[in-house]
Amino acid sequence: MKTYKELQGWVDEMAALCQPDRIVWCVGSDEENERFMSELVSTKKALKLNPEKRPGSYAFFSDPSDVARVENRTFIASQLEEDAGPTNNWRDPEVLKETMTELFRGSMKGRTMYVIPYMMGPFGSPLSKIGIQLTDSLYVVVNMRMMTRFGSKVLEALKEQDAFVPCLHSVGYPLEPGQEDLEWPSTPIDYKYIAHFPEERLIWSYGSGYGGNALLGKKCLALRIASKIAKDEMWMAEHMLILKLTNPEGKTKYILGAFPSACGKTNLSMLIPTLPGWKVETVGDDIAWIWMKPDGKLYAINPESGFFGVAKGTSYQSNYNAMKAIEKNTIFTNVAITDDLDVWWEGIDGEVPEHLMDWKKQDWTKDSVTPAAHPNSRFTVSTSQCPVLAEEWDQPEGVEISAILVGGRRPSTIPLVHESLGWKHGVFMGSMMGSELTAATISKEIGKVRRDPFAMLPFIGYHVGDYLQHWLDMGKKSNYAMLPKIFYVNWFRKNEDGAFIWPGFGENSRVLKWIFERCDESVKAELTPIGYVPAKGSIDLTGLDLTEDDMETLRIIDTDGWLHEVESIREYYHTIGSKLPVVLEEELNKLESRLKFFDVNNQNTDDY
Ligand code: OXD
Ligand code: MN
Repeated sequence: MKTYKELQGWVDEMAALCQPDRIVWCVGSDEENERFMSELVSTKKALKLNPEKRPGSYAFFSDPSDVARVENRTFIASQLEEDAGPTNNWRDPEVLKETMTELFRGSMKGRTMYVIPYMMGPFGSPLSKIGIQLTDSLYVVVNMRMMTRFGSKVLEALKEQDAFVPCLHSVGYPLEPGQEDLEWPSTPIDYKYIAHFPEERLIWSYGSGYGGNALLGKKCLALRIASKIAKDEMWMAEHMLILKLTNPEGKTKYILGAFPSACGKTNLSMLIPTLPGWKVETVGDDIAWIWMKPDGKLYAINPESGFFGVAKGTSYQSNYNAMKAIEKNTIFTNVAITDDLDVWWEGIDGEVPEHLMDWKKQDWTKDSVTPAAHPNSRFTVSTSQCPVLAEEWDQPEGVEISAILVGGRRPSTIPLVHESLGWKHGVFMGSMMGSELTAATISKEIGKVRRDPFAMLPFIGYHVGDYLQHWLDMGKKSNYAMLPKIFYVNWFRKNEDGAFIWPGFGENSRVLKWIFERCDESVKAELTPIGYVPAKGSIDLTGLDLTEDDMETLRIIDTDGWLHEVESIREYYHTIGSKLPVVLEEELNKLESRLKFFDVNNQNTDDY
């Protein structure tokens, strides 16, 4: 962290290193944004979309080598290697700084350095953090304007708060006098560095312009750096959606959901319930910062102020509210473009057009064998455009959390929903969650589960064992009864024919209803070796075309499958090493013995 007084000196020092032609401090006005957008269009870096179809919206096309987060070029540079742990790429901070200093030297020649003051979290929140990002990418500037609280008002807040996370970013493509720029400048993969210095609270990112690597407020600050700050300060920075659920009587609860990337967090956070009278509203779709008030209860804020969502597969059918949100004032990246200058991607509603410009700006027809939009094509839109944004989404103290959901894509073994026996068992569930690998290209691994603790595998800024201990410590700090209940959900169970058994999407509201009512203990559950599953008939299936057999498959415990699961978790736990919390090993052993010797009438759950 640096102080307000150190700001100018740091900007000067970084400018002396990167040698931009000019420095622009972003103020955050609409007029400024229009100027930036016009410049992006006139320099051919952005395409203005048809204002009749997509008012105020633009499309960008990245270099084909710069389309996603680069986990193998993402580094945690803690003083000690053991503090980064087995899930991170560690580098010695001094050595990494030396390497990157040479890369940054002169990297902004011929370009402008933009100074972006931004805030993660609502103004006035005890959790909010200020970052100052220096960048030579105007794409980054216009995206950060939507994703964060941005501009002069943040500098004002900095005078009070007096601490900011310095963030330096360059696409790594300096321009010699007269040299023409690329549409999407970046560097080859081996020169990309997404570097975090967790002890110093510092971020340096070089060589990529893609969202997760370049919009430094999101994954870099709000997850990797914030997770370390949160551990030091006894709060939590998590890869979670936050939703508000209201029942037909008007009673509300707030629910967190940790699901790995591409498991439908954005969809769930904006879901339209099929159950009459129930309502879901959005507080956040990707990140939650969670703190404990003196009452021992957990409260969460969404540190972001925009959605950076996956476009591919989004439709009025799969996510009506997201489609409404992106009808205007939206930035699209790597989508396809229709002949009348609107956006298109695989999975969007309507007929497939005869002709498109694909994300590589090539002609595309129905006979083309390559996808028109990149699978990781994105939309960036301000939260304010979400039609179901909860009015309290911006509340400085956050919303009180009643339940935490964890889960991934598991075609077998894991039931539709099960509730933990208590906090420690819930942390165990979060520690072993993950998705089964199915991609044909990694055939060796098919059927293997990629464990992704609390969906934080690529985002924990320190040792995964210490991270899991932190979850346990947060629980110990409270009275267990005050803490949210933890549930493992799995929408992705398949039958023998490989088809999904549960219909998903809006029908997930049936599971949300059961969870809501479990929080009030007003619906029945059945105690099993793995925790509480819905009692027979306790999930509201009114109007749903699901056979009783299918529901039983989703509900009952596959003991052999679970014993196999225990072995697989044990193997995974070995990879965490000696920092694995003993409590979790005990939980695993207890699960194994419950699976072998379960007696519902003689089950001691007092320990939880
Ligand atoms: C992710 C994202 O990769 O949110 O998780 O972009
Ligand atoms: Mn995410």
